[in-house]
Amino acid sequence: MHDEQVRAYIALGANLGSPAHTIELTVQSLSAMGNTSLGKVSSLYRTAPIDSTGPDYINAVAQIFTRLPAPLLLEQLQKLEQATGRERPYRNAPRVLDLDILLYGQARISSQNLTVPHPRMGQRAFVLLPLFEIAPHLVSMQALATVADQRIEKL
Ligand code: A4P
Ligand code: MG
Repeated sequence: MHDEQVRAYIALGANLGSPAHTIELTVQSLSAMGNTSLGKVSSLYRTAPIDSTGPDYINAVAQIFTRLPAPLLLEQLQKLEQATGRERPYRNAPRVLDLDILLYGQARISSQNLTVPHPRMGQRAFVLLPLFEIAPHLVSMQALATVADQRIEKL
């Protein structure tokens, strides 16, 4: 466990079941996670699926302060994904919840199961707009301009 808290940003996305409800419950679960406290949480956004099909997604970004090393944080997030996925309507149904580590302090990580900063975050309005809402210094106007054609609506 780290002595110092690391500031990290988590992307939350859901497009099946009751996505807004899932995201709100997940934010509560993040605040209950061990060795971690919840910081700022963005609004919820309704977004068009990117590289994906099905109904619109609900997305949000949460800031956390955590003593968990990044691999343990990923493990905890995957447990939350699995717990939510239990309401799967049928076998191999698409996952109800996706949790990604966008940033973990200043760390650059590239291991087999973890890449941070998240490699696709710069191309996605559903990440950049909620991140901009809670941490404007982390998002450039240039990046926002490149995703301006992606449909996204703040709820
Ligand atoms: N992994 C590597 N780096 C990370 C990281 N920084 N955070 C590994 C979390 N996980 C990371 O993820 C597959 C593996 O990525 C994990 O086992 C972990 O070891 P996954 O969530 O099981 O699978 P996935 O969803 O197919 O991949 P991923 O990378 O989450 O997909 P994307 O690229 O993030 O896309 N459109 C809208 N509007 N809103 C969305 O939220 N989400 C996706 C998912 C596509 N389109 C979307 C949205
Ligand atoms: Mg994921």
